Order: sequence, then C-alpha cells, then structure tokens
Amino acid sequence: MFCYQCQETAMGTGCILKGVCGKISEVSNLQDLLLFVVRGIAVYNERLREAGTPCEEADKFIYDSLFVTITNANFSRENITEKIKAGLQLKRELGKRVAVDNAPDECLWDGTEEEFAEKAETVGVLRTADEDIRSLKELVHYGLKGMAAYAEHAGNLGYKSAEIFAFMQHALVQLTRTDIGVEELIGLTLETGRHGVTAMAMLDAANTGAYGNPEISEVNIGVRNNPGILISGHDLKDLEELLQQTEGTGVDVYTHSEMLPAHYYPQLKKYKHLAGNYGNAWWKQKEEFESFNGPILFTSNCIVPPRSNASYKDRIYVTGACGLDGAFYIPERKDGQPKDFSAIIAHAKRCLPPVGIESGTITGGFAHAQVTALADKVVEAVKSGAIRKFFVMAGCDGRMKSRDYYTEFARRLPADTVILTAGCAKYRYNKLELGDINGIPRVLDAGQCNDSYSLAVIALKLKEAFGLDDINRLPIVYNIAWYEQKAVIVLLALLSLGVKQIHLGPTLPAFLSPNVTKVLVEQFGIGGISSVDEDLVKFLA
Ligand code: FS2
Ligand code: SF4
Repeated sequence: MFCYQCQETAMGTGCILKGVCGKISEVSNLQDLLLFVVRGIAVYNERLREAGTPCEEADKFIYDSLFVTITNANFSRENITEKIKAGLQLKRELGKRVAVDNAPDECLWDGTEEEFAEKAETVGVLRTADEDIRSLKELVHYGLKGMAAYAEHAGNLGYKSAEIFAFMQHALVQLTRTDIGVEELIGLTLETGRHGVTAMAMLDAANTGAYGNPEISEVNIGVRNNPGILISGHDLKDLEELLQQTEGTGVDVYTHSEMLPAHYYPQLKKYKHLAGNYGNAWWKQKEEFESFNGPILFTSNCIVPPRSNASYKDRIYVTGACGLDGAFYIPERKDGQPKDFSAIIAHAKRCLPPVGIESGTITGGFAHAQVTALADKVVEAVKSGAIRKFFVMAGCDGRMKSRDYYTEFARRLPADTVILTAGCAKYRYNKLELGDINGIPRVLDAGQCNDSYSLAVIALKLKEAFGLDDINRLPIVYNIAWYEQKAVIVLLALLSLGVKQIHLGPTLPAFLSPNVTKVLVEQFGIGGISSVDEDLVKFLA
C-alpha cells in the first residue's frame, strides 16, 4: 500500500504498512483498484455523454465509489471487493454500448476476484513516476472525493447536477492520461475548485430546501434518562428518517461530532427526542462510545475502527458509503421507501441510557442566511472598530497533539476578533468561554465541513456590504485546519473564489510535492502555521 491522502499520514510522507487511520494494506490496495475501475467507467460514460446518452447508474457508481475511498469512510474488504465486482460488470455493459479509441488500461483491464490483489499493486498512487504529476493528479483525485461526498448527500435529498457529473468524469478521464503535463493539471485543479463551489452550493440548496435555513440554536451537551442512538457522519436524510422512525418509541437520538449542525435546522430540531450533542470530534469516539451505552450509526466518513476489546463494537451500525467488517449494514433506500432503522431502534431499547460526560449547551447556527440577517449589526461592529478582524478557522480536527495550537490560538485571540468556523475543527474551541461582541458570539459556527460554502457566501456578502472590489481586502484571516479530502475541495473552492493567503495546518499535505507547493505559495500565497505567538503577531498585523 501507499496512501498519503490525509494529514495524519505516517511520518508525514505516506502510510506503507498500515494506515494510521486503521486501514489495512489489503483494503488500501482494493481502494486503489476501485478508483482505477471508476476511471475506466468515467471514460466510457464521457463518450456516452458526448453521444447524448450518459448512464445514470454510472454517475451514481462513480460518486459513490469516490466517497467510499475517502479517509475513515470504508474499512471493509468485503464491501470494497463487491464494489469492484459491480464496477467491472458496469464497465463491461458500458463497453458494449460505446467504443473508445486508444482506450487506457482503466478501460481494457478486466479480472476475477483472485486477480484483484495483483492488479491493485500496480494502479495506486505510485503508478505515476514523476512526483509533480503524481502530486497534481492526486490533488485532483482528492478534490473529486470531497466533491463526491457533497454530491452524495445532495443526491440523497433529490438534488443532482448533470454539470457536476460531467465535470467529475471529465476530470477522471484526464487522470487516466499518461501524457498530461503540469500546466494542464494545474488548470484541472482550479477547475475542480470551481466545480467544488457548484457542488457545495447544490448541497446547501438541498439541505436548506429540505430542512430550512439554520438558525441560532442552543444545543444541549448533557444527557437524558432514556436509551439513545448516537448518529455520526454527515447525512441529514439518514438523520431525518431515523428521527421519524424513533418518534414515540422512547428512544432518544443524539448527534456525535459533525452531526452537531443538524440541531440548527428548523425541520430537524423540531423533533423533541433529538436530545443533544454527545461528545466531541470524531477522533475521540473510542472513549466516548464506551460511555454512550447505546448503538451508534455512521452515515459517512468519520469512523475509527474500534479496538478488539471495545465494549461498543457490537453496537456499531453503518450505512451509505460506510463499511466496517463486523458492523451491521443498513441497506440503501429502494423504490422511494425510507431506510429501515428498525434493527438499531430495537437494539437501543435493550441498552442503558447514556452516561453524561458534559453538561450545558453550545450555540451554533450561523450559516449564511442567519449571518446575513445579522449583517447590519456585523457591518456596524466592524465600522465602529468593535470587531477588528474575522478569523476563518474552519476545517477538521484530528488526533495530533500539534492541533492544541488551535485551542490556544482561539483562546488568545484578542476580544475584538470573531472566529468563523465550520467542520469539526470547532471542537478545539467551541466550549471555551469566548464571550460576544455587542451580542455577536465570538465563535460563529456555520455548520459541518459540508457547509463551508456558507463561509464563502458570508465573505462575499461582507465584500458587497463594504463596497470592496477584492475579497482579499476584507479584514478576514484564513487559518484553516485540514485532515481529509473534504477539506481539500473546500481549499480548492476558496482558491477558485480568489481567496489568497490561506494558512493551512497543522502540517501541509504530504501529497504536495515541493514544486507544486511552490506554485501554491507563489500564485495563492498559501502558507503553513508556526507558533501561536508568532502567528498572532503576523495575523493581527
Ligand atoms: Fe471533520 Fe474534516 Fe468528518 Fe469533515 S475530519 S471537518 O472534513 O468530514 O468532519
Ligand atoms: Fe494513512 Fe491517511 Fe491514507 Fe489512512 S487515509 S492510510 S492515515 S494517509
């Protein structure tokens, strides 16, 4: 195996024996093979699209498979093997419908399960010898994975975009090319960012269309005295159906990590048994799931494989793109019917109520509509000098000790600054008492990493309100934490909107070669972080 797609990659260079995330070598290789098959399907489907007859099943298979390979989504050998088999079958069918001249190996190769392991060894990241080409190809792949996650959640709410499917597949086709150069790949990277904005806007429309605009909300972080189900990941449709099916059963529903922003939506918070947010960011689950007592449902990435002696390992349910050997899989919707959550609900009834680990509330719900409603107040506070600067501290949290930087940075920001956040990075500081400025909380949580679009909209609205011609003239500093590939598409989206001087930490991606990093530094002013002391001086200057 060789995988360097996330921030926690081994030694800061690449996981080669086993993933720091827990992904075993065999699964990592199978994921590479799945991506290889997906690229072949994209080649065929692009031809079909040119002929005016794209295959919808291929559209779905492609984004679903990209999502499956995102960090912490799917650890199941069996599940990924089945996906490869289904992909090969789909590829055969597409091959009967359309001819491809000079077809790449991605189209030509076929094989049985016995042959998967050998082929997988040859189609991973290291298949590309040139480190800059490899770096850019992987950067695009990772951006597409993030985009696929957004497409999948939006798709579950009935929102689809032919433009996004066409671009995703076009990009995958370009990634099969062995003659593609650095310039072309840089162009493709920026194009990925542009389509990332479209995908994020679509997901925003899907979420707000289904559940209303997020509004300022107090979320309980304590527990009640009923059995509960803890739902993690990002899929709001799964949560809604779980809430509908648990209503009146005596089972409460709690959110973990990135499901927290569900509490901000009017059409979700109306459920009285949506009891609160339990615990912290994804990486703390090994301790927090022990004391939750009830079953846990993963709806998307954020899985940490449990230890062999974990008390909760028989209480794990997965659905959607998720996979974990030994976990109970809740099948997809069929014929317009909701998913069937009866097994997890029955399981919850046999469990004790959760043990409280915190008490009190946290406040969130500052997505673009809510902030726009407060715009006059915000603009006034900036004009009067009550707010000196905004710090976009969106992105991911993770296990590394170096991420204490973000808690310390937030704690030491002066009282006339406001943090704009989205993603699980917020757990580094959303329980600090940072106060407010004229009633505006100093931490404005727009939602999930999937809602980072809101931060872009807020910046564009502020630019308009201040009559500026350049988004970079706003008093906003970008100090973003990344971990996995959804943060990659957010970064590319921000670059495509013209945002410069983004600071990315706690470390720069291992997949950026020195030359590619140089381009990002020179063209976009991207930088890393240093110490809290140094950065406070630099960013406040
Ligand atoms: Fe957290 Fe980052 Fe889980 Fe998001 S690790 S913010 O992209 O997917 O949440
Ligand atoms: Fe390593 Fe991250 Fe890849 Fe997991 S996802 S194998 S931790 S680089």
